[in-house]
Amino acid sequence: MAEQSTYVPPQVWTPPASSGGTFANINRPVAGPTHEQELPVGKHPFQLYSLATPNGVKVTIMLEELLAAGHSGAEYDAWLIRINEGTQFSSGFVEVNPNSKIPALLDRSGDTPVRVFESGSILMHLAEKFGAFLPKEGAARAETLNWLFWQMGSAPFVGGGFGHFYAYAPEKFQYPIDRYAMETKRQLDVLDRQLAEHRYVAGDEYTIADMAIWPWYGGLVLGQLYDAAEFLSVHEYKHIKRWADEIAARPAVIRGRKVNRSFGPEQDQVHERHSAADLD
Ligand SMILES: N[C@@H](CCC(=O)N[C@@H](CS)C(=O)NCC(=O)O)C(=O)O
Repeated sequence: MAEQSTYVPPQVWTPPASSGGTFANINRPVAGPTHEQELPVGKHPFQLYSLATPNGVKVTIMLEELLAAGHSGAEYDAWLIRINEGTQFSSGFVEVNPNSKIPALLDRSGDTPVRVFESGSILMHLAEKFGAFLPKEGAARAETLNWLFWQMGSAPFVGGGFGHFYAYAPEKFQYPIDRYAMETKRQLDVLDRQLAEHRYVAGDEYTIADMAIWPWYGGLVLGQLYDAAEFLSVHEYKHIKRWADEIAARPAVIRGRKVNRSFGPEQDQVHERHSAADLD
């Protein structure tokens, strides 16, 4: 059985001086900007403010896929947001995303700039704008959106739940690790069963659902997230592995993963992207 906690919640919660663990220094119980600082703006129609976390790479993969498919209107400037330094709380960032989380996109392709935040919303916005990677109607469109929203609703249990308590919390607590490992494995099984019957997540076509799901669940199965492949026995998910390997080999995915990366092997880090040549 899990160890017993000695913590008794007080009548009214107040924030601790520090909760410990990775990212504790950027946690606040309030929203809004902490300081005045404008965001930089480049010359391309799309301005992306991001970092190459699983949520961030969804968008750089999409932009690179659009460019690879010949949509030259998808040219973008990608600016690095260092979330551990609090850039997401600058006044400029909060104007683009009041939720202070990467990725955030400014679409300057029309007369008036349009802000787009939440990675799922960004993927849909780009897919609809270019008529790509999202079937136009009917069952195929519904199925793509089913899986896109499945990812958006499910992955917080993997990242904020399992990943947080397994990799980032100041101590290893059995109760939350058991709870979120259970849910993470259940979700992996949901996906494995779907991929047993379909080449891509939503069917025969590669879509924004694959782009949203691959960085999280592909990342887990390829051993790229939380160093948890053995702990979660990811070898059990052979259909996810087959799919994850196929997506990982796509040239646009290889390019997109490098954009706004400020960690990992040096040769894979492209802090800012302003032209295709930055990735060549
Ligand atoms: N649901 C959001 C989640 C975004 C998110 O959690 N971003 C994290 C990095 S992966 C972040 O910016 N964290 C900074 C913070 O919490 O202050 C999305 O998909 O866009």
